Amino acid sequence: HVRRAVCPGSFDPVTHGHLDIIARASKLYDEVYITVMINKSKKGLFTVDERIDLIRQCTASYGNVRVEAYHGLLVDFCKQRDIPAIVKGLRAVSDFDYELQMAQMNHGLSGVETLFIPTNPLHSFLSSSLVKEVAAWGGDVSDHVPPVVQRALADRLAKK
Ligand code: COD
Repeated sequence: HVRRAVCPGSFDPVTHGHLDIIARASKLYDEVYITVMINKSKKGLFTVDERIDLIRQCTASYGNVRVEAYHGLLVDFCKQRDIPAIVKGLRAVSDFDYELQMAQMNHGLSGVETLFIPTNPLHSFLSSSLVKEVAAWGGDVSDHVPPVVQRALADRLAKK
């Protein structure tokens, strides 16, 4: 029996915070799906294909991680792939309120469970939006994202 889990998100772009959770999930499960959820109302800095490409480059060393895009409800993705568990990182109590609502909604919709992994305290203040803001003003984000992401940010922001 193959144990599968999904780590969903926007990943615009992927950070060391996401990658820490992905690395830990990949040790707990046989197969981990990283799913870039497409949200038409939220225009990203990176296209969905660019985000997937960056995540693939950063997770290439894990043999059991797959990266995909999905447009729709996360629970439908889980049903289609026979995935019983969603793995999320929790940064602080501020994340908890919304994460609990989503976990309860998703469980009610389909019975899929959500498991929370506490963030490494090194990344507890880290978010894609803060990384974009710091990078946009020329700040140093090298502690927060891998070098490929840092280059992609510099490229994209230089063109703006
Ligand atoms: N440390 C640890 N974990 C982190 C960090 C960090 N610094 N930053 C982010 N994470 C983890 C969190 O678990 C977070 O949930 C996940 O990574 C993704 O983060 P983001 O910011 O890329 O993604 P979000 O918060 O925009 O993702 C929200 C979803 C896309 C998961 C959600 O909106 C969703 O499931 N949408 C699909 C539609 C759906 O099913 N909606 C109904 C939900 S009830």
